[in-house]
Amino acid sequence: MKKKPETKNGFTLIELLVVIGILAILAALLMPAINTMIKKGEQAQAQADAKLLASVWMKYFNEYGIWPVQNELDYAMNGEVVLMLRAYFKTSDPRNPKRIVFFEPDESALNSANDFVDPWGNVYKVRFDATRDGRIVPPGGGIDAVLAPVIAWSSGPDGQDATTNDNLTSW
Ligand SMILES: [Ca+2]
Repeated sequence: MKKKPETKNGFTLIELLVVIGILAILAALLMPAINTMIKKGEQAQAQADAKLLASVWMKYFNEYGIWPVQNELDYAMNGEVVLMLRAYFKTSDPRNPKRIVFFEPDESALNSANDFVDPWGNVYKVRFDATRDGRIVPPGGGIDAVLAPVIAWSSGPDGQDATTNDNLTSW
């Protein structure tokens, strides 16, 4: 009987190591691009959320003709505010007596306390034009007021409002 010629089956260890090495290099090359994509996605999400919040509060104002506070200080989108805007309350809330659902956030955007948080886990904030002069001083100050009845923003990846360069805003 003729001896079956030896066939090579599978990879040798060297070949396997070479393949693993190439894959590792490819992964290392792709990581920065993937990180950039993730970062851009997070920023786009925060910007969209800020714009959504401004429109949610405009709907609120158009309905009730009043802002929930009569000052132009930071107003955090914490859980009790979110529940009020979702008309999720047991006894009546004087801020939303008609029980209108103004806001329907994705549950994944809420933390365990129902705060509406940005991709970095910080609560979105809002300021209202309580003086009704059509202008709001944005976080971080600066010379230019924003010409809007309401503004909303994320403090960005650094979680600080004062560092405005990475903030994502409704304006
Ligand atoms: Ca910031």
